Amino acid sequence: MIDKINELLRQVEEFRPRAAAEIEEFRIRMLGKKGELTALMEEFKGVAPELKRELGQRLNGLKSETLARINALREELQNTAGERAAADDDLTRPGTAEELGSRHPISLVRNRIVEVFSRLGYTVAEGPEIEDDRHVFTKLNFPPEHPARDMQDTFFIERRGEEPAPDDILLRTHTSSIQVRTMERQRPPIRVICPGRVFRNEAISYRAHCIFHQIEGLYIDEGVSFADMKQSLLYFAKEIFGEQARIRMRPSYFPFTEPSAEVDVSCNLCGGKGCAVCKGTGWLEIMGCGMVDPNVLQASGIDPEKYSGFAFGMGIERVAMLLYGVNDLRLYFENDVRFLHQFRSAL
Ligand code: 2U9
Repeated sequence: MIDKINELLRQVEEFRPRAAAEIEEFRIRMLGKKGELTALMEEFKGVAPELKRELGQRLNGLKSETLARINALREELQNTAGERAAADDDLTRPGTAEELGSRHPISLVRNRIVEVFSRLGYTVAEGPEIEDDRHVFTKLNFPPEHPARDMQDTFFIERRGEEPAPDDILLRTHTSSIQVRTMERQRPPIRVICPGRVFRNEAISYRAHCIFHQIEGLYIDEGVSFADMKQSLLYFAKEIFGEQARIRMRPSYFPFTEPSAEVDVSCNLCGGKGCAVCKGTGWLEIMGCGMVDPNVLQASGIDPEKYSGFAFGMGIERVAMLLYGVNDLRLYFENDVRFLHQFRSAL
């Protein structure tokens, strides 16, 4: 069915009519009672439930693309030379409609996540993409020999010497540097959500890219506990994936949090029973989190005896993949309008 949708999308794009009658013929062939799209809608009724979301979105995309193309072609034909001369004199004639663009799926997901955390009192903070080692590694408790500080993983712009140094200049590998800068200039209570682009020295494939988008959160105050973190992340999961969503935590390790955990959300395709998407486990990994390590608080002048906090981080592409069923990361960076227009009615 996907092949058929793609084939029809191609036909829509390549359709070049010479007369208005051809446009009407094309409209009937695509959207008429016995048209191609009507037949696909019929076929869609029998599609397996786990494929419905993705195929439904693609079908809707195809329909709006077809209608937009037909309208644009009609307009174009009306504006042919002879008619235009007459029309130019008619000041009451409606103007030519501009075709509207659509928001990028990464922006849609980022905005949704920001909105959820704003309801919990978080404000948005941003920071530079070109950073120093101090804010990306040193103040986040990364030891000098940590593999992330290697040329293999990080894009360096200026290095002071062979050994890692706090003044080295690099492209940030995570958005945690934004929270470090927030801690430097603001006293607790701190509640920030930090979206942004990050850079890692990775070969590009369907599941890895050297640029991607992260969103991280930080909450510091007196008496902030692991239970507070769990409750906030459960609220987030329910707001994004639906009221039925559950979360589980698995122990993990990050230099900047202790204890640390990976967070899974119950698979919304199979309801936790196990399917191809969750590889039979019923769970999907969505983010990492943990209690801010006392060394990290101390490094930015916050007293760990008085204050505690939690932090979390996730890849926006990963959340978008789970929400929209797009499983090739490269699509998010190519800006092909045939891909982007499928999100016209997403949010
Ligand atoms: C400060 C203190 C703690 C941010 C955190 C994670 C866990 C995490 C990854 C998820 C997938 C990044 O996109 S990903 O590769 N992130 O697991 N991030 S806690 O912790 C901080 C940040 C700043 C000052």
